[in-house]
Amino acid sequence: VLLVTHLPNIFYLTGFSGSAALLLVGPDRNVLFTDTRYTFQARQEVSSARVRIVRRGLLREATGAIRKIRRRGALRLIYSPAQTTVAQKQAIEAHAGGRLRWIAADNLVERLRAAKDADELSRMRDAAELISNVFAQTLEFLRPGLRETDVAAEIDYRMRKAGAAGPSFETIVASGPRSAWPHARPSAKPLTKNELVVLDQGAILRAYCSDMTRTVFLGRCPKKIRRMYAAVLAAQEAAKAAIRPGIEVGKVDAAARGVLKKHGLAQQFTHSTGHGLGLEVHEMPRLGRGDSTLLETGMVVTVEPGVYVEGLGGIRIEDDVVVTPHGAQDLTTASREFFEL
Ligand SMILES: [Mn+2]
Repeated sequence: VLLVTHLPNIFYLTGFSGSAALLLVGPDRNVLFTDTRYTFQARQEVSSARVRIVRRGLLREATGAIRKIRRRGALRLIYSPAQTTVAQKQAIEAHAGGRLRWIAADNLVERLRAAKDADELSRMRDAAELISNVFAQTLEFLRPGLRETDVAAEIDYRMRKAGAAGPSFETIVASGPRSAWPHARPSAKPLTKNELVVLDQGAILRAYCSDMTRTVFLGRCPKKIRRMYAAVLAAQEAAKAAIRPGIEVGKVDAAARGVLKKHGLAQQFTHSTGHGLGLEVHEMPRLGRGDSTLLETGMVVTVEPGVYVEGLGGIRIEDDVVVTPHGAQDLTTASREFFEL
């Protein structure tokens, strides 16, 4: 029996979108445990598992079910060490009546999730389109004097008005020297003339995420920064060009890193080239340095090289792409031109 505790995995396997559930996937039946807040919702959403509405505690109820299965013979319980808490494991051990064989296996469901089917791709295309349109609006109102938090609030508002369930992560608006922090939180700092602004945003639409970064300059940009932007864009294009089914993800990362090295910017590129995207904003595969995972048709990944100079600022360009037999195809459509506003 497979014990599934991670909600995105439960959603993927059953369609259940509530915030509390456990799933047991057995040889001849699947059982979803959730509580009384979700009685009607589970009835509507779930067809691939029996739904057990629980009054006392999901774990206790699930353990009861495990005991019943155990009575029919030895039970091997497959679990994910990365997602099952010590407390959950102890509670199951205490109530299951002993001699449960625990089998540790991470990423079983995540590996199924990595390659998207046609329905998932259509949702992801829409989520990417939505955030691309929001960025086009941002270009129209972005100006010195607005605080980073003002801009982030506008972006979040506009994505929801466009139909998103919400942002897929905390929207990043980082200006001036703060743009050198790859994951800066929007602050009360006002945007000022003659500085870089990194905008990293994504929307959740019909459960699937988008994730897109653009970098703009407020005012007339110095040549040096324009050259850096061109280098990051060339690195992104090289990584996209390397993408095809069967290639090691580390080679895609190396393609981006190689371009930045040629421009003397290898040391300023301080993170991996990208990550898988889907029900979660970070999922398999990671486009990391030296990683030998192979890309497959249908995988959706971000391609997001960046350079970060302390005191000066950062530049990152990020798109979502799907792996096709003919290479990478962009899902995000916003212009990659370097805007001087
Ligand atoms: Mn990203």
